[in-house]
Amino acid sequence: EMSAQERAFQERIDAGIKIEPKDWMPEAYRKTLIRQISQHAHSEIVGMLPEGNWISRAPSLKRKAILLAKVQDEAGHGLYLYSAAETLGVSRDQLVDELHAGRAKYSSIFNYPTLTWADIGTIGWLVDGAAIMNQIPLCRCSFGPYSRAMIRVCKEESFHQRQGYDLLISLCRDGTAEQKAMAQDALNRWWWPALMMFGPSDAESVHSAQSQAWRIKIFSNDELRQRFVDQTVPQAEYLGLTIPDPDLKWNAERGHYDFGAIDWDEFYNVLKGNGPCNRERLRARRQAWEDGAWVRDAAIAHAEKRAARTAQ
Ligand code: FAQ
Repeated sequence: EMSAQERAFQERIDAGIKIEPKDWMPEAYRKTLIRQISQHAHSEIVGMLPEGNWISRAPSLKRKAILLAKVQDEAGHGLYLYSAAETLGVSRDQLVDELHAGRAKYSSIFNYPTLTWADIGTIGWLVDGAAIMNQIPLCRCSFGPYSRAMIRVCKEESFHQRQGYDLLISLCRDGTAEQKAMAQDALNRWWWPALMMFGPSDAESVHSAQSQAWRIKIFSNDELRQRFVDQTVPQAEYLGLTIPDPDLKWNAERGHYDFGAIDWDEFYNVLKGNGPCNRERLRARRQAWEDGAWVRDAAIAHAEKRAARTAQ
């Protein structure tokens, strides 16, 4: 049974009016947003690690400059998103603590290793491609600060996707047979984890119904996953690469590609912390936090001195 306040809130959402931080909101709405926005922020920050692994080994100055810019953008997205979460009454320190304690989730995709240079192109193409598919609708979500943050984030993600595809064009269309084989190997390893980024199937998605009613989600996990497959298959064809799914087939009746079954055991296993790089990723984040402690301490000491000076 909805209270009058809750009904009025739902009516605003249904009318497409944005909810702002100081507006009344149901506690569950606040909690859901803190959960999703903080997971999204953690994903951006942890997501710097797999690609950061290749900055010092980029094959040319141009590729290095592009990769540096991309990874820096991800840091920016993370900070932007932590700020959006803070408008809901949590602190960034709290959220970061949750991550470092292993209690907060971040996208499963960042628990896979980047083994070759082709992985960098493949991440841009598939991971950023999937991220855009999921985030363009979020520009229209009901919570003002999140929706506005997504506009800039999506513009940058589309550059990220483009640079990844451009890298793969170099390897697959202009490159040697060995380079093309390296790209195929990367696609074989990243394809299924990329499909898992959209989350569990609609039947298993616990939060979808409520989040759709609140317009935090506009499309379902399976709808976005299908769109991603439909968009990506022709791009693979242009590269001359084969998607590692024997069941992938155009279905003229549905007007979509049919695709094979996702290994949900693998997905849930990664969520439980048992993916190939989960431990390494958390260790790297904790280490970075500890290594940065002196900077935070110095900034606080400086701010306190300045405050004391102006108070005199
Ligand atoms: N990994 O009921 P649902 C990027 C969890 S893109 C880990 O369907 P919901 C850009 C889910 O949290 C990646 N956990 O949940 C980039 C929930 O667990 P909880 C980040 C997952 O929230 C590119 C449970 O499963 N993007 O970073 C995953 O309605 C390159 C049940 O699932 C976003 O976060 C998963 N893949 O839908 C950066 C976008 N999927 O919380 C660097 C915003 C599900 O109850 C390099 N988020 N879970 O413990 C969303 O749109 C939604 O949160 C979904 C999940 C669609 C991810």
